[in-house]
Amino acid sequence: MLRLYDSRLSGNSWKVRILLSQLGLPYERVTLDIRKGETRDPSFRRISRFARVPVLLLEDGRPIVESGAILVHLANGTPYLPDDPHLRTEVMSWLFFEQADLQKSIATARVLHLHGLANDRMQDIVRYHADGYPALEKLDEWLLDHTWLAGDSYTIADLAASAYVSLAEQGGYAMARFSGIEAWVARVQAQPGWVPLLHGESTSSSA
Ligand SMILES: N[C@@H](CCC(=O)N[C@@H](CS)C(=O)NCC(=O)O)C(=O)O
Repeated sequence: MLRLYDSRLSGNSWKVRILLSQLGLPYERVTLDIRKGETRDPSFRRISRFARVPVLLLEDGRPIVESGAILVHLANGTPYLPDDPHLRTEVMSWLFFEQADLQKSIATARVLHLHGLANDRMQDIVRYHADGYPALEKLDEWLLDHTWLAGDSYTIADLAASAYVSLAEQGGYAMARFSGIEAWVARVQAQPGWVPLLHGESTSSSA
C-alpha cells in the first residue's frame, strides 16, 4: 500500500491527501510533528532528502519527495493531468509558479502567525507579503478570465495552486479583493473527492 508521510497543518501534504482521495487510492498515513524535530530524524532523512513532508513511499519502497512531483506521479494517466503535451506543459507552468511565487510567501507568513510569532517577526511578514501579493494579483487576473488554470477542466494545477491560497488569510493576507480567486477556490473545493485540511479541529495546537 502507498504510505504518505505528512504533518497535521502542512498545506503541501494536504495537496497529496486531496488527490489520493480524488483518485480513490488507499494509503497509510504517517503524521510527523515538525515542531518536535521529527522531519530531521535520521530514519526519516533516509527517505526525505530535503528533510520535509510530504513524502510518498511507493509500494516498492521508493520515496517521492516534493508535493508537485508526487501530484504528477499520481495524476499521470488520469484526467487530473492531461495527456496533450501542451496542456501538460501548461499544468507544469502553474505548478512551478505556485512553488516559486505563491507557496513560500504564503506558507511562511502562515507558520509565523500560527506559531504566535507574527508580532516579533513583523518585518519578515511584510517581506513575505511584498512577494505574495503580486503573485496573488497575477493569479486573480488570470482567474477573472478563465475558469481553470490549464485548459477547460480541473487539474492538479488548480489543486496545487489553490491549497495555500485558500489558507492565505491565516498568514495575514487580506483576500477579499481577489474575487477571481474566491470563486475559483469555491469551484476547486466543490470537486468530487476534495477533502478539507482538518476535520473539525482547530489549527492552533501543533505543527
Ligand atoms: N517544496 C516542498 C515544500 C515542502 C515543505 O516546505 N514542507 C514543510 C511542511 S509544509 C516541512 O516539512 N517543513 C519541515 C522543516 O522545514 O523542518 C513541497 O512542495 O513539497
